[in-house]
Amino acid sequence: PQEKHLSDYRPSDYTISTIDLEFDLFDSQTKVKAVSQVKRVNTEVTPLFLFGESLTLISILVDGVAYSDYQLVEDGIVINQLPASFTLEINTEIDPVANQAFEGLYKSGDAFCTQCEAEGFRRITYYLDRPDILAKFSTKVIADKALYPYLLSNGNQVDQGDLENGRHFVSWVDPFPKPAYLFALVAGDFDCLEDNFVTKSGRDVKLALFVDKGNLDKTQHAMVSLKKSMQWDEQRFNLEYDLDIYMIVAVDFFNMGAMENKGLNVFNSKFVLANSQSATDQDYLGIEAVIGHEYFHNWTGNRITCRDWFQLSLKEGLTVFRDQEFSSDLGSRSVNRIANVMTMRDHQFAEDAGPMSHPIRPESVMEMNNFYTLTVYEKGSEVIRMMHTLLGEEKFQQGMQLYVQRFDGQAVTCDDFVAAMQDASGIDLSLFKRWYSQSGTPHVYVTDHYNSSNQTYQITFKQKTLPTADQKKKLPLHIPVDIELLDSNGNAIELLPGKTNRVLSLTHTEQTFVFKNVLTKPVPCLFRGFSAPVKYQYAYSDEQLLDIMSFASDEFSRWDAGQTLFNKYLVKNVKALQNVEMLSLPEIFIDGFKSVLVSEDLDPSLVADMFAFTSENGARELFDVVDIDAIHTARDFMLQEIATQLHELFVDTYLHHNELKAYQPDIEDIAKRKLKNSALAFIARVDKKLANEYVLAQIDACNNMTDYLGALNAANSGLLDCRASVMQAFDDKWFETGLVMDKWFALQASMPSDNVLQNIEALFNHRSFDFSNPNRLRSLVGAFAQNNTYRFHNIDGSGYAFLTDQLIKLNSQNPQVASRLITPLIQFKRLDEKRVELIKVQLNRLLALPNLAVDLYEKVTKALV
Ligand code: BAL
Ligand code: ZN
Repeated sequence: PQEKHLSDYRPSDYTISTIDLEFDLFDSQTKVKAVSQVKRVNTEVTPLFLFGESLTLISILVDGVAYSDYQLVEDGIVINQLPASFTLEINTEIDPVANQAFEGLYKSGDAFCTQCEAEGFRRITYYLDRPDILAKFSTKVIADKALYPYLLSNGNQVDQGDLENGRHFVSWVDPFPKPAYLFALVAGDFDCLEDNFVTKSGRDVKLALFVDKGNLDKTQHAMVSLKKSMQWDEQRFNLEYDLDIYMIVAVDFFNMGAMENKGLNVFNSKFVLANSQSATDQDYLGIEAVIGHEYFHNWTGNRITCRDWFQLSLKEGLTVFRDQEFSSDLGSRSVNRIANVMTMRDHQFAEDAGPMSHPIRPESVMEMNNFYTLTVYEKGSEVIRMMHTLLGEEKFQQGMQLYVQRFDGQAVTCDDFVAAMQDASGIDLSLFKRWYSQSGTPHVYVTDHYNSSNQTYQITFKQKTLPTADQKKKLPLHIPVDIELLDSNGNAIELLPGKTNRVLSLTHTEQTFVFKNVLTKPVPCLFRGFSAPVKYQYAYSDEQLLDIMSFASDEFSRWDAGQTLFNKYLVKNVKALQNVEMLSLPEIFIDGFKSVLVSEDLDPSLVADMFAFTSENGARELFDVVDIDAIHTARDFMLQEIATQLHELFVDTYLHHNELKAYQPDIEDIAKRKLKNSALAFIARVDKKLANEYVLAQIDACNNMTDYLGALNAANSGLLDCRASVMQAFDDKWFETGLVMDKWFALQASMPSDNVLQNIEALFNHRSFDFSNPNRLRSLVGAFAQNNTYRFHNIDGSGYAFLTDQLIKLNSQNPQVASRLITPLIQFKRLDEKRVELIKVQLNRLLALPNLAVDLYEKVTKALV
């Protein structure tokens, strides 16, 4: 397999202005007719290469006449001696049922559906399947009327009618030119929830949500979320919807979360279906975020798309930023920020330091599906957020308006986006642009000095980005440092007229900033709100961290100080273990967290987050050499110590928030449930008998899935006596609902027990498990490998062998999902020698496969370098 390079980008020799598609749908022999208007750009006659994969070619016609001057090649077709402008008709046949990769046209249960991003359209017909070819699509769908009463595609419906043999057709026209990756088709029998939204200019938009029969009672929240998204994008970004209809279809077999196809989103049912009985608070929030995300793509992705796939972050980083802002405006900003930062620290930092390290705009790619990453998405969003921090909301929005004005209807680059931001704001972003081309997580080392004689405080930042697998040489970046200084009474010092914070621009390897008229030595709150995706170090004393936890005006900083304090003792205790010394946790630590737990003015959700201490994954980032066993033991010791010393307060907290009322997924109630269930898990570490009682009573009384699962989680993580019986009862109640069973499978996979792997293997035969369903795989196999860190990395190598066995099975069936699941197996460089060797054995097993998919090949070969 070959790598493709950003530097090799060339505009296409041909353009396509329109494509008229006709699908005659059959399970294994679907016929596709594609009629395109094609123009050569240059005067010189060059062959036309069209991508194609897993297609059976039936015929080619040029200007209505059968054409034979072509060659089929491995990845497509080369058509020779074409005129400067012509009508191209291509007839192909495809097999949707055999398509288990879920790219192109496939069957999800009884419905036909498509997934074309990134390069799935070439599995439907031969085409210039690249994002800079924008064409107007029309689509006629023909299928059996009884089996497939709904025939959907992009744009507006223009025609429909009955045909012979019980078949019927529906025709759609999408007036907006689009790249092929935004094409969609769905055919099936659904329940449909309809609604409407009147845009600010008065356009009445029909909204339709299609779900499997019987699921209508789980569609309300998704519809409400869609309407909130449409309104929010008008209010905050001045962006309005542009078609007469917006459709969402929920399907059970889907590789990703959802897909923003123009006017016809296809969703993983996980991000649509919810009611109080089947979905947790986190599901409700996730649905709102993903519905928002796909809707926001209508402008940032669809109206303005990517010139080439290296620019993926142009639409994804920006749209993640937009969905994060949406969630923050509607809910709690600090709680959302904490969740996003946890993702960065627990997973993105590891990606940035691992064998697949790449900048948010990658420079070389073997398999594009491998670059739908935390780096492109989440770090990409952090890069947009830094621009927002540097420009401020007003100038940022001016930049957005200019971006839309300049590039609407075009396929553009990340440079184009930054140029619009720079031109609209007048702020120089030339150095800032390095964030697009440089990979790796910068380290920022901070020191300070207070001079009491002239009352000046100086603070020095040194930045360093270590070489990464993809890039040896690193340059200084433009890093915004949002800072606040607390005086000796815990008050924030005024740093600018009327403001207690300031954003410092760190642009050199080393830089010192001086603050005058500082009356006493201050405590610096650094990187407020995680103002840059960096790791930073400052030699905080415990007392300083406790000051920040109590007094910082930014709730994120308070949480972050708690994390830093926890990490400080985690590192100490890991070292103690390695030196065969006693483990310890000082009183000041416990007292600090005690005051969090008893505080009456903190949002309960924030309190719960304060007790969501650095995960074992996140903890790995604290060490140059990762000692899996010591991290696990030290962390567990600390959690046990916290649970023991604060036990009575956890009981009080639990009882205080354990109120029974009608279920509402609003932020106040969500916060209370979160804290209550967090307290329950701590109680389960200490008083098993009491926890057992609470769990059984909670399950008995609860009227919602959050509390049900909270109880189950405590039983599972605390290995309570009731564990087996409550797990069985849940299984008996929900075994027919795969989405709900995913929560149960994930609990099974995260069980802190030495026989967890045997259990998981047995669960492959469970009545609710289906190896071909990506959600089930992620819940069982993914949750084990990703979240049950200690047991996945069992020194006997069984976790590694197990994951590899599954990847081998998946390799030929669904390589995209396989390639996502392999992540914990390739991020091994800082592990101990024995584990590294065990992992290499497994990676070599994969490499020896005669048919190893390019998705896995790219990752395995990079990991083994
Ligand atoms: N474009 C793929 C799915 C998403 O990011 O919305
Ligand atoms: Zn997206």
